[in-house]
Amino acid sequence: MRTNAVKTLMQSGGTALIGWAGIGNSYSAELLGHSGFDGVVVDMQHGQVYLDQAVGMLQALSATPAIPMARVTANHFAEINKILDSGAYGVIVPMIDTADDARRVVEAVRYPPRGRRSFGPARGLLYGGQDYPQHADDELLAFAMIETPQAMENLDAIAAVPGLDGLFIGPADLSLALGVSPAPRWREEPLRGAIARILAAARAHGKLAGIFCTGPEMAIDMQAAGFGMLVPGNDAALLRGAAQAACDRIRGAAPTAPKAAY
Ligand code: 3PY
Ligand code: MG
Repeated sequence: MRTNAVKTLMQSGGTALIGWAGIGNSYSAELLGHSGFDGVVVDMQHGQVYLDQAVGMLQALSATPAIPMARVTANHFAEINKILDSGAYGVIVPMIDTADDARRVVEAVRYPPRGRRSFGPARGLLYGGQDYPQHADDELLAFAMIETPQAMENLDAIAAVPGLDGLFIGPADLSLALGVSPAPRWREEPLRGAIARILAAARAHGKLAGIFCTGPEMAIDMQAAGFGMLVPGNDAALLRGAAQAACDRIRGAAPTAPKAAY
C-alpha cells in the first residue's frame, strides 16, 4: 500500500505542513497539492464542499505529491466510511467531546477487529494499491478535534483512546469554548494555556498533535511550541491574502491587514 507520508513524517518527529481546501473545486485543491504541502485536507465541515465535490478534489490531489485527507462534517460513521472509501488517507473529526466520541472515530476508521469500518474501499484501492485492505488500519490517520468545553474537561480520557492517532486543535471554536473572541489570540491567555494543555496531553499519551493556524505567523509559533502538524490557513485566506497583496503593491498602498477566512 502507498505509504502515508504525513504519518511517517510526524511519527519520526518531523513537521507536516498541511493545506486546507475549503473552496469546493478540484483545480484549487490540485493547486494546493502542488504548493509544497505534505498533505491537503478537504474541509467538508466549513468548506463549500459536498461529498460529490470532495471525491473530485481527492482525485485531483491523487495526482500531486500531497497526501489527501478530509475533515468530515461531524462524527458520523457513514460519512467517515465513505470519505475513506473515496481515497482519503485520514480524517480529522470535529467537535469531539468525550472518550466515547473518540472511540467512535476509531471504530469508523479501522476495519474489524480493531474497529467497525465496513468493507468496500473503492477509490482507496486505486490510490493506495491492491494491498490496501491489509494495511489501511496502519496507514490511515484518525485525528480528534479538541475545540469544546467538554473536550477540555475530558482531555486526558480522549488522548488515552487506543487507535486514535492524534489531537487536532480548532483554535476558533476553542476560543469560543474559553469565552473569548473566535479570532484566536494564541499568544494570550486563556488560549495560550489551553493550547499548551492539549499538546501536553497528546504527548503524555504518545499521540500526534496538530493545529489549524490563521496564517504563517501563528504556524511558526506553533512549530516552535512542538506541534507536528501545521495548517497555515485555508485556501480562501491564502487566495485573498495574495490577491490583496498584489492590489496593494501595484497601487503603492500600505499592506492591508489580513482578513479572516474560516
Ligand atoms: C476552528 O478553529 O475551530 C476550526 O475548526 C478550524 O477550521
Ligand atoms: Mg472548529
